[in-house]
Amino acid sequence: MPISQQIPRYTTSCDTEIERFRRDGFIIVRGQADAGLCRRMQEFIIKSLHPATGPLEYEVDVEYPGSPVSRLAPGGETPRRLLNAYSRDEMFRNWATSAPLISTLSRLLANERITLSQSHHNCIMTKHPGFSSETHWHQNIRYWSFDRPDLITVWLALGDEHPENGGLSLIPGSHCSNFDRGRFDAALFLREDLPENRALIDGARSIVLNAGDVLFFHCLSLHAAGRNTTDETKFSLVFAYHTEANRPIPRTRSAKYPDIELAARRSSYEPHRG
Ligand SMILES: O=C(O)CCC(=O)C(=O)O
Repeated sequence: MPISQQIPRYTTSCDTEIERFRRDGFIIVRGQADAGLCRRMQEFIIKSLHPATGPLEYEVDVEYPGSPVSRLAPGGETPRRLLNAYSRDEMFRNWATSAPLISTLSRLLANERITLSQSHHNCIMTKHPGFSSETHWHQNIRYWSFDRPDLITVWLALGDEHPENGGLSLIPGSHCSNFDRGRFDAALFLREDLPENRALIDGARSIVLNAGDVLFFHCLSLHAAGRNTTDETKFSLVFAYHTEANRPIPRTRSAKYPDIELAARRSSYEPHRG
């Protein structure tokens, strides 16, 4: 059953947060990471980009609008994502398993046991001036294979994010719609030529984040992002979570790496000791 239809098993003072998540498909928690941590993460990332430390995805790899045409073309070496963030440094592991973050996820996932996927997101998104590409409207589930489409992406802004530097926009409530396949193109982006999709996009909301803010969004929420038109690179740390009961389908990309098991509790968190 989609998260949006689940009734939390208990009520807390955070019910409005749960209600907003169920209604809109996303919530923002302001100031969850402190300025010092964001700065240390940025410093680490900048070192990892000079020289670029793999595994990484380049802008050219995604072939989105605005991507350089080849690795030899101007901007062809522009990184888009530093992959495997979880194994890059303890700082990222500590963040991904930190008590306040898991506590919020636990509330949003109806207090089920939670696992972190190492196979999806698990990355540092970099959006460089000059050669960043546009990401059209899509749902994150498009290339993920799980028992159920119930996953949450957790997006930590390491600097300010807004439409000018390629910040995300989301369509509130889109996670509740049952879209026909024909609403999407071959690559599973929303077809912007269809009037019904245009009407949906008109209801989009730009997400403005400050360093340390965290956006939690459902894997069925439609979202998009533009190019970075400023002269500063934007950095975001992104992980995906699901309940332990919602398993990746064996032999798919979603099962490529083992999940990291975490335990959900009513208001606290403890590592899962098996
Ligand atoms: O930053 C972007 O261009 C879009 C990223 C995105 O949609 C995602 O990682 O889910």
